[in-house]
Amino acid sequence: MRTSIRKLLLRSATVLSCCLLVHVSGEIFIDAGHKEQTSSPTCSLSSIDQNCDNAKVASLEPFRERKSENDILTTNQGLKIVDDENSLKAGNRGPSLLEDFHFREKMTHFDHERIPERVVHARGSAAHGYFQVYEPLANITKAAMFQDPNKLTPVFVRFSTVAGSRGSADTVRDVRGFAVKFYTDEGNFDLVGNNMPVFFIQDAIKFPDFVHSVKPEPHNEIPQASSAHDTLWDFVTQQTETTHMIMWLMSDRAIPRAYPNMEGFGVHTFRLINEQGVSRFVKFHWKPKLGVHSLVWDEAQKLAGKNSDYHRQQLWEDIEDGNYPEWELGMQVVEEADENKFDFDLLDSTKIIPEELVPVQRVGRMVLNRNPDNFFAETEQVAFCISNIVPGIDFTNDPLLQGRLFSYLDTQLLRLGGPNFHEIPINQPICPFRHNNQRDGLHRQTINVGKTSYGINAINNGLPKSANKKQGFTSYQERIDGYKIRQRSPSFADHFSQATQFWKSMSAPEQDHIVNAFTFELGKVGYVVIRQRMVDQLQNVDGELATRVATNLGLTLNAKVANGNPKSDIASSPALSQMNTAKDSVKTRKIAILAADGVDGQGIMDMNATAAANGASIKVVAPHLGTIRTSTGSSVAVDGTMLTMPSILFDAVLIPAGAASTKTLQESGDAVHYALETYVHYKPLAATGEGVDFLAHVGLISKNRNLPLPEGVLTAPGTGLSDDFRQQFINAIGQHRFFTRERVNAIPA
Ligand code: HDE
Repeated sequence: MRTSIRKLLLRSATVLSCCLLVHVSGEIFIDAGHKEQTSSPTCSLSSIDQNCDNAKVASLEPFRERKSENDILTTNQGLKIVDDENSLKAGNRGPSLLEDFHFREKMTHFDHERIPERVVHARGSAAHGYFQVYEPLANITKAAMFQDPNKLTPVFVRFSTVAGSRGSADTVRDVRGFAVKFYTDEGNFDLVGNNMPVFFIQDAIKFPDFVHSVKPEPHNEIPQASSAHDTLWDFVTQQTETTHMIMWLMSDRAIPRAYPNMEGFGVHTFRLINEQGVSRFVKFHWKPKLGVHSLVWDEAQKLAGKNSDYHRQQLWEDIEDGNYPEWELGMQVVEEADENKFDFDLLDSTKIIPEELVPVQRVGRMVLNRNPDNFFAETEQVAFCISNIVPGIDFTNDPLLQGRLFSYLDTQLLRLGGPNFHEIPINQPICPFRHNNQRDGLHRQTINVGKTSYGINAINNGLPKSANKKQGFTSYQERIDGYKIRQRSPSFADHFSQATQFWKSMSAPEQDHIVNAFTFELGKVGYVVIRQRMVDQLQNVDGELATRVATNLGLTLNAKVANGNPKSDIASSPALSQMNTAKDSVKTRKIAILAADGVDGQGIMDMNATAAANGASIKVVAPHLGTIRTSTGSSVAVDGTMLTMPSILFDAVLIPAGAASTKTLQESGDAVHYALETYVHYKPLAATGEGVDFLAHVGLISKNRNLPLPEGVLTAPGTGLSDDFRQQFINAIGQHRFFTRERVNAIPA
């Protein structure tokens, strides 16, 4: 309900922003917005089943603050406060009194407002939604959430960066966390994944070392949220098992356009168990409906300064606008008998199962359709534990997974202050969950009743009883037989083949981006010896890659690299390249209309209609705020200036016709920069009428109109936008970027 109100508001805002001439009154919008802020939240308890499709959201209702016009300020003890502006003092200019309980309560609460941020993945944002299976999966798993296509299982999903602190920028080069908490009828299942399918290390015991190396350096806490520094690359070049993941980190996957444009991966191999007790191996995938798209590095860096909340804000706005992010859950299922048929070990988290070997079956969908009400209560306090599992799913002996089974619970005990964090509303399951003999502890909420808090008891008839094997969880009875050793399995020894496969699977522009990323990161490393070691390491991946990076770093290849002969028979995996992703939708894409007084208003209205019809949106960007006049004398509301809405916030730019408008833009350095920056970020650019002259003026197209246009640049004569032109522009925006467009090095962006 709340979202639909918001949607209506945004619709009226769009009309308002693009054409005041249709007489939508600004007052209506302001009034409605005010009402929306004070309206009560959705899903009251009484309406759980009727109006709210999300039992988890409904279960939060009793904990939500209820605001009313009759509220009076009170202390936490319910005492009504008369003066909250002045502390209690001895005389007008005298010292404050210790007696001032109100001051002390207010100040101590404030002093204790912070909890430790997550040691990794501190920066994140989250949303509520649901998961729905397409067909019953009883043949492979007995998990209840995978049986009924009519059932919506509530989820809470938190996306994050890894290295940065809570206040760091969203668009840094980093892995993204993709943690999903399913509130199932059988308890919470946490699929705590990343947007990359492999990890840096093979054994959990190396995790503290890895994290210490990537985090800011300990002596001066520099750099924030960046892997481009000495210690990370020192670590990487000492641990060749990092090589495959480093290729992903240097690729465009590390700078996603938006969270809904990311794939997600469970990374480890898990088990699925069906009712008959048959176990199979599985890798979990999340496939985004909107395709996998990335920023370019220059843009990502600028965004980190100009809008450090870029991803967080987009997620929030997409949901408020009703553009609900959606993924399909994919599974790669491997029969137990096939465990050893691959040339890598299924238990090695630095390896993928190429999709061409085992196809990803899409088994269901996840939709995020509600923003949290309170960041701290929900997004900060949500506690993901990889050990939260349900019948029908089980762990494997992946040594990274095994270590995580310890770490997540341990970390929550510190972060959330004790063993009762499962009682925090966002962490509570939606099925019965406190029937056990655990008691007390800091901040215990449950009031346990009765005399017995032990089992087995006779006094309370032995309650609570254990579940029978059909109802409850039993670990898969895997036979284990071996010596107690501290040793890496020989089957984990190949650190390079899949790094080579990743490189080979990239298109030429993606390879260029990887070379540039290595050049940037290693360029920030102060020790030449570490740079050289990394170049040596890359010789094990691909000779051309190593040569290109070495050349950029002013190094030469070391002839003595051990194993410096990558296997030549490694097949590429087309599924790894973003070039092959879905490009058929412009939903959520943002188009800037660069305009000034005298612009062709019809062009703006046409673009607005087309964008809205395709799930995209426009913003009118002009040299000043307020309104601009169209060539026919009406006025258009300006959404932002080139200062507040730079080109990096948009996916495409349109420069409509209008002689006066074009003249103003041509004389504006900001406007010239806007167009050039759009071009060098490989984004679609369209211009009509005199707007085309602007593109020629800034040198993006030839003044000779008979020459072919650069890829992704569209022009048309006259005013307004023809149907054909609109469609071409929408198709171009669907492509997202024209990476094959030749980079013009003379353009300074
Ligand atoms: Fe984590 N990881 N991790 N990790 N991880 C944490 O738990 C850890 C790993 C991932 O949004 C911590 O609650 C170890 C792989 C996500 O709240 C901590 C190892 C994958 C999140 C922890 C790994 C992840 C975390 C810090 C190596 C992808 C954020 C705060 C054995 C499959 C969850 C917390 C959120 C968070 C430990 C490796 C994903 C310290 C020991 C591999 C998405 O417990």
